[in-house]
Amino acid sequence: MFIDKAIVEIIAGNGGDGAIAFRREACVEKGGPAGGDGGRGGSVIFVGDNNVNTLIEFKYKRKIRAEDGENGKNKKCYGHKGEDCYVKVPLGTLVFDDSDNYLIADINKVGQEVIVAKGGKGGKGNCHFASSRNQVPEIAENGELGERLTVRMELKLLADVGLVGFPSVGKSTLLSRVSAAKPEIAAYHFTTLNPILGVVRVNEDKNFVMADLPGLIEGASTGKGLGFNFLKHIERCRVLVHVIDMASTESRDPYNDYQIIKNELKSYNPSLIERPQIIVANKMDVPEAKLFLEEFKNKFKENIPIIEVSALSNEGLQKLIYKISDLLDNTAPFSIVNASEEYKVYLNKQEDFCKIKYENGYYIVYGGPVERAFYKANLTTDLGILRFMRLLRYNGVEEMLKEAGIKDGDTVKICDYEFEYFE
Ligand SMILES: Nc1nc2c(ncn2[C@@H]2O[C@H](COP(=O)(O)OP(=O)(O)OP(=O)(O)O)[C@@H](O)[C@H]2O)c(=O)[nH]1
Ligand SMILES: [Mg+2]
Repeated sequence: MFIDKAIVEIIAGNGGDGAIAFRREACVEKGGPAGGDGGRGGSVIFVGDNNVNTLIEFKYKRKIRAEDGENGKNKKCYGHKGEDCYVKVPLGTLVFDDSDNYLIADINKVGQEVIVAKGGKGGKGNCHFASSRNQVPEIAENGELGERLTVRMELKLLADVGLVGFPSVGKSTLLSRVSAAKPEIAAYHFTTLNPILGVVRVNEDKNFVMADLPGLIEGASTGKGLGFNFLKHIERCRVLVHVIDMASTESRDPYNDYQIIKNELKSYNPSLIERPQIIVANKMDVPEAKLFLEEFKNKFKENIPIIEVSALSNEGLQKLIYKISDLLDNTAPFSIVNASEEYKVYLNKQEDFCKIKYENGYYIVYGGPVERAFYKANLTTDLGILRFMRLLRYNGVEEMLKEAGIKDGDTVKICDYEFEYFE
């Protein structure tokens, strides 16, 4: 089953509580507070994985929880930290905070890790609270709660090329010929019910991913047929390959087919038809196809290459592969389409997001973009703080701080906001 939407509750582990303990040993002269710190809670981390290609796992797994940190122990022993929970998700997964539709992550690379919920910090044990005035501190910190949120995941397949066209024009046949994918092929409509990906080899060190998408019909953009459930999977394709049954097997006019599909794509998302496109005149093995193609060419005035093929007899397929590869070489990947400005600002990993300097005991994070984001953020609410922290994380500020030598307990300052760092 192909599932491209899921709602899951994510619960990071709570930090362990700090311990209150004292050292009392017969032959040891000085005792004193000896309660260790609680371990930090595990985080829930999503990882891009190209062996997973649907969100089906999350249809049944509605809660994902990382381990809590262990409480601190006596003799200044730390509690164990909770295990992080790594969750494999398919490439092309968008992760939203379901409460306010905020886009948390766009996972589009193999091995890309995004901390979706961070584990709580462990509480300090009473050994930290001894002072000259209070040598027997009966206080220790509780562990912090782990972040928890409900996320909505949406999968928008990441394919370089998408095959679009009416049902039964031969999209699946084509994919099965140029890749190792084995989509179902049959003469009835909507044989393909779910997008299918195949890797097409151009030469020894070059290949691209092609998606065979369910057939489109007039009104697809408003929900007819399999509707726009699948149109969204076209959104990230860099090149669209429009497959046309040039033999008019079902007595439709090929040029009319082209216009209808073009209009559907345009009504769904006008930017789609601005993408590089190729028209595949399929079924050229059928004798009548030559005439239909001539007619088609007479009417067709757009500057889009037409490649004649027969998916059945493999005719023209190699030429098609090279043509697609050429177009891909000249087309940059698309970021998320349809995302609102807010999402873009949030997600755009900015090159010069911030700089870091160490001054007077503070790690100071500064620079135009981070400061602008800071003034925009609402740090008076928990959600606002959470979101701002995620933004920092997304832009790699945590790694930068680590490179700058930060350790747990150090203070970070952004504009006039200070917070304690912990990993
Ligand atoms: N003669 C001829 N028949 C073809 C060719 N390509 C596909 N067909 C036939 O067309 C029919 C439909 O092919 P599919 O590949 O299942 O078509 P599709 O576009 O994937 O259809 P849906 O999944 O329903 O959208 C099958 O009977 C194929 O054998 C071709 O190049 N020549
Ligand atoms: Mg098919």
